[in-house]
Amino acid sequence: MHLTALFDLSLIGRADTTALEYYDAGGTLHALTFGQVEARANQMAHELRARGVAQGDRLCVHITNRIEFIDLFLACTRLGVIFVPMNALYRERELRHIIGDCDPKAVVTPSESDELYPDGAVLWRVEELAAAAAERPATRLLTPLDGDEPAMIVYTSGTTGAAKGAVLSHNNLAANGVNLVSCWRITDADRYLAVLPLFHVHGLGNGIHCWLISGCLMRLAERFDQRTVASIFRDFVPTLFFGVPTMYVRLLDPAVISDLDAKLIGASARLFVSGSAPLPAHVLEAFDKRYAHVILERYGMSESLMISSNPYEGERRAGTVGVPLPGVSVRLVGSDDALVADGEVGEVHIRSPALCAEYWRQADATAAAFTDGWFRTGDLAVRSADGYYALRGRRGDMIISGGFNIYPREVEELLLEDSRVSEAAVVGVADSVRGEIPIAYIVAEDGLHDSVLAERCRAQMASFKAPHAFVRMKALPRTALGKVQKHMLPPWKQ
Ligand code: MCA
Repeated sequence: MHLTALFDLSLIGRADTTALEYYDAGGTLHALTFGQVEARANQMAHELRARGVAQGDRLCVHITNRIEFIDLFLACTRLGVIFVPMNALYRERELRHIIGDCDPKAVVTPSESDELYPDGAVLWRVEELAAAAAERPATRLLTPLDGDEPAMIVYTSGTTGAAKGAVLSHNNLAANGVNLVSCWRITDADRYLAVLPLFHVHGLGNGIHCWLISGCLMRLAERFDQRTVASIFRDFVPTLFFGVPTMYVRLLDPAVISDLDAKLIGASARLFVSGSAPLPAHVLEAFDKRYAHVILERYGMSESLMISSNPYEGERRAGTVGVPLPGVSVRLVGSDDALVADGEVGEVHIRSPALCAEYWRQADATAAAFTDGWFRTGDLAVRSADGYYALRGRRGDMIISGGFNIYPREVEELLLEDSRVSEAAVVGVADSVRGEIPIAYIVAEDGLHDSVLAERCRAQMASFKAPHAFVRMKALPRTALGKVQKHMLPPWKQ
């Protein structure tokens, strides 16, 4: 199915209803009807077409949560242009890789910082693009296409350190959106507060799609800012909220949300959903006490969109990610490639209508990820006798901090580029707010200050990847074959 046909339930069906509230750069709140969202999308589609962007071309988008993100996403969707969202926190190194890999027609950028982008990349400033689009007609442009054609490439790192592009089709995104709207009973009576970054699957594949399919009202905020989140909650009074565990931890802090506000927010809300990182059971319990809501935890990946969810009706079981969503098959496979029994740990393999068919131009990586049509997630899980899945870590050593994924290898490679660093191992340590934070164990020359390394990391990579501490070692513990034994590293103490 063409995603536009699904979105038309709201864009056409609810044309005169308020669709979206958003802040401009000066912080003033604006509102648009679905008809106006549709008109803006058409204008942007005309502008993109005039600039020579056509079906199958890639368009990289490197902006934060702002109205133009939605214009661009919808415009690309209707033209069959492949939308490539890039984390707004990514720096030159990460951007160079993505832009080099997907070879876009252009990169839509914020106003400043040209030096972030590789030479030769065509840069379009978002303000200029928006101003030009506003002059275009609002008549509909639609390129017919098959639902299996790509709508989006989402970059997700692997154990190799280099990000791979998961190619999500119109059908993948449609299947995921329809599943969530029905399983979480999202209706046009909902008020969805969007504070998740739109450049990731959680904010875009779940948030934006649920909004457009259900026809609910969405309030878009630039980000989850703990200084302003209380006033947004009070002002907007959402019924529906999607967040990562770090956000829920912050919402438990009386300095962020007062006890009275927590009561009011809980009384008017219908559903809180958590994903992207494990939600500690004690956070779920404390949230229930404070807001009188059991957070609904679900599980997904960029490649597969959503895999499982705790039930909307029935028991939302702490420490579990619920049961597979409609259409999704899950099996747990042991190290001997045989299925494991309930209660035993196995790797999660899935089949799903929302699962990407390939990594962009990476036949080998694609072949390595699938076995007989089953996608090997790399996550470990157990199933209870009554069918609930609980995650038990990953086969790789990925770190999740604040809901953002960090691949240690990528950080280690950056540290080792400094010739004064001879060995580096990056590990995640538990953190009460962010879930995990990265710590680097290094063998380095004495004269090399931590601040130099920290500065280098922050300049070249997204800030959430920068190690919070550098632990000096004489040598890293290694196996006889020379592989670093991360579990043998001394515990880190703050
Ligand atoms: C943080 N910063 C941001 C954002 N969040 N900038 C732009 N957009 C954002 N969303 C910047 C801040 O400006 C600051 O920059 C630095 O990051 C740290 O910010 P701080 O407020 O201290 O961070 P925090 O309190 O730790 O809170 C961070 C957060 C953020 C709000 C929880 O981590 C976040 O939005 N996480 C969501 C991640 C997410 O959507 N993951 C989904 C992946 P500076 O350092 O320069 O001052 S998709 C996925 O995993 C799968 C598919 C799934 O199942 O969902």
